[in-house]
Amino acid sequence: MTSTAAAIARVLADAGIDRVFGLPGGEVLVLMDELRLAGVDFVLMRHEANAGIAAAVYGKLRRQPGVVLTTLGPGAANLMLPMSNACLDLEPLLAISAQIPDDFPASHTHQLLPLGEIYRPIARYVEKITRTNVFDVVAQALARCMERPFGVSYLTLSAREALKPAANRAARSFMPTPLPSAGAREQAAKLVSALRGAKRPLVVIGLGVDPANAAPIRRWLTQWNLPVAVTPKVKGIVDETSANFVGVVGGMAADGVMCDAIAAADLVVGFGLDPVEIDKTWHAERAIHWLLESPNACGIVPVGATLVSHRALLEALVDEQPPASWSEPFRTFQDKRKQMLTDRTPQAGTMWPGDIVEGLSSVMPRETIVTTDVGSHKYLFGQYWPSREPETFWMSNGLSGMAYGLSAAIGAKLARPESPVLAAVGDGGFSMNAQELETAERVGAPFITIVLEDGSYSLIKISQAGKKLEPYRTEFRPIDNVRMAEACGVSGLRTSNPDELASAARRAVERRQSLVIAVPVNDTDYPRLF
Ligand SMILES: Cc1ncc(C[n+]2csc(CCOP(=O)(O)OP(=O)(O)O)c2C)c(N)n1
Repeated sequence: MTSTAAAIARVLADAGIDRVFGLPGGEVLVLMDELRLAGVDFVLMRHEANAGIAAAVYGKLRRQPGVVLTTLGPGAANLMLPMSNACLDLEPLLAISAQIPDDFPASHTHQLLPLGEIYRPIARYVEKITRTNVFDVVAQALARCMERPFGVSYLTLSAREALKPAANRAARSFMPTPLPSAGAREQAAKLVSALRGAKRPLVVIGLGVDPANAAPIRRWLTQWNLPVAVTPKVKGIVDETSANFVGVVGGMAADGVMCDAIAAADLVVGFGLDPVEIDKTWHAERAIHWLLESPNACGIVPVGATLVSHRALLEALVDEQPPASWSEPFRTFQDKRKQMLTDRTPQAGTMWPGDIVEGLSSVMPRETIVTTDVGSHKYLFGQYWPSREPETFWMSNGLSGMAYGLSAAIGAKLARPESPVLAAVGDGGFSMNAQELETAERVGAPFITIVLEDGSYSLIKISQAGKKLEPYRTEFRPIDNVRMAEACGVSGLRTSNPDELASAARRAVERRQSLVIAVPVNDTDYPRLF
């Protein structure tokens, strides 16, 4: 007899899922054990929200859904952050939690929550697993996560149902809907004609591109010498050290310069551009030549966009001659963007934020995966970290939820054990989930954490000042983050010297060790970069 729990484990293992992230309760122990028997590792984390974020990053890097498993009630409630994140940051996540059995007496309300109703608005597929539907439902939940744009499925399972014999395996298999390939030649011709008349075109690449298309995208942009900008979550889709790279759009540092560059463009080509990453409204106010292969976040297809496979479109474009030549039409914007990073005033005891990025990027290998948390440091790294390879930069930008960086680093390191991983976090965000450093050590996922210490929720403090409000309750006392790291079994050091920062990072990469480097920064420096 195959139990319902064993059937779930079998479907996941057959789909190539080798790790499930989570934090257990008594109601999921049987399923956890079946996962173990099926060869699916359970990555035990210290908060369900962190587990969900790590799972989603792990899954996206492995081109499959990440899976997170929690108990019912409080464990299930803690899934709101990662599910919201996966929904708006387009990461494939299957969340499974326990639930109260349907045949419990109606008076039993302990830990009872309307879980399906709670998560239905953000999950595209919500089901209760039963002994009769288990094979279909789990396979379908996995497939729906991978439908573009990627998203969230949510399943519940009661401890009683888990033990019941599963009904026979259904023969049906579920595949994500294929991308539309018709119309590529017409779209290519339209683009060529629009570009022919453009003096200052700008291709803006966004979250709707598949990183597997990085090579043909690079070939096309290089052959035609087209100026290109990206949104933060696709950093690395083009080499950001190349001459035609204009910068990062979507509310990062130097956003004024980038908004001016957008305004100065006479043709904006939105290649997979998804406004879910943009905190301003220019995407709706100016004409954009959309090139999308799937709907944007929340299923939105902008007016005027016709969906067409990017691969087919790029194949059609390669056959075309460059319709014009453009000689660095954004040079002044590119120079200004660069200059802002180096325009420092030294302050004793702290490091200029630009020196952190420059020092680290000079020593970290090009395949390094960088994750950030949310705050001023995200704006800094989002704009200025020179990403060179696809899928090497991870941040929460659709949701923009704090507590992402450290958990994402764990998921990334487990998915890509050979790549060095660097998490850049603020001291506020670090205090939300620093305990996951112990997880990272325990599960063999060493990475470097840079904690930018400014004693404040600086992005919010800066916003307060911008609104001419008093600095009220946006500062906190220091926590000794070096000792915090050491308490979790990870070495730590504090430095305000860029050379020491770079050599410590280099050593940690060489030794494949975890390291926390606390870097004092001055929160009054950030506004000069914004
Ligand atoms: C979960 C969550 N809570 C609150 C916010 C609002 N918020 C955005 S940035 C920020 C400050 C982050 O402070 P810190 O981690 O120290 O980074 P810094 O801005 O100082 O670089 C806050 C509170 C958020 N984005 N996510």
